[in-house]
Amino acid sequence: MPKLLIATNNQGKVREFQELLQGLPYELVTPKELGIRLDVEENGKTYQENARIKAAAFFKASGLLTLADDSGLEVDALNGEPGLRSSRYAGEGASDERRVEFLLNKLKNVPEKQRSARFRCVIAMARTESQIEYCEGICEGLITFTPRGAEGFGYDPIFCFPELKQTMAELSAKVKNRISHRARAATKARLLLQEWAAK
Ligand code: ITT
Repeated sequence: MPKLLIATNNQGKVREFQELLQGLPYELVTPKELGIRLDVEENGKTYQENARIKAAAFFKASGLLTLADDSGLEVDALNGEPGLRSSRYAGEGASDERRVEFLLNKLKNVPEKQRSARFRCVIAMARTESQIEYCEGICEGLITFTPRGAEGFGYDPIFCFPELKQTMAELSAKVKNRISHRARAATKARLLLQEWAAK
């Protein structure tokens, strides 16, 4: 079976991709398993550019078909922030808890009706350093006033689905992986991966 490198240093993403890409004719491998340590500078102006930078760098380091994910949370009341800066929002190396607290503080005077937000995920898959395909997924919700739930990672405890009245962190991995931005992008990526495997 051909190998597919899941090129991320975020263990939350690794866990989700292992489930989202199950059953495909690829052996999923991680940078850790290959002994590859890369901290790529994400200096792109879009999710797509950053996803490309990561996929190309890990392809170069491994020579393997490589999947990278660039994602973020866009809060309307903050004009789309933290967006591309989601992982660095409360400073380099801050914990998920600290980032959540930082964001909630910025929204402390914003009423429920104006707390709309979306998660966005762009997957880049590199077959060579320049042959790269993209898949995008979006998921709409509302930012809560306090964190709830212990599943998932990142901003999941404050991202609520109004229809479910639950945050992303209150959902099981199984349910998150049916409705998340990453799940939607991965559904499209699966089709491409299947197509390539059949050739
Ligand atoms: P890699 O670049 O190594 O993949 P990263 O965590 O730095 O890891 P990003 O640059 O794409 O990844 O940053 C995305 C950030 O957006 C991530 O750190 C979370 O804070 C947030 N995020 C993305 N997807 C999320 C999800 O499903 N649930 C909660 N937060 C998420």
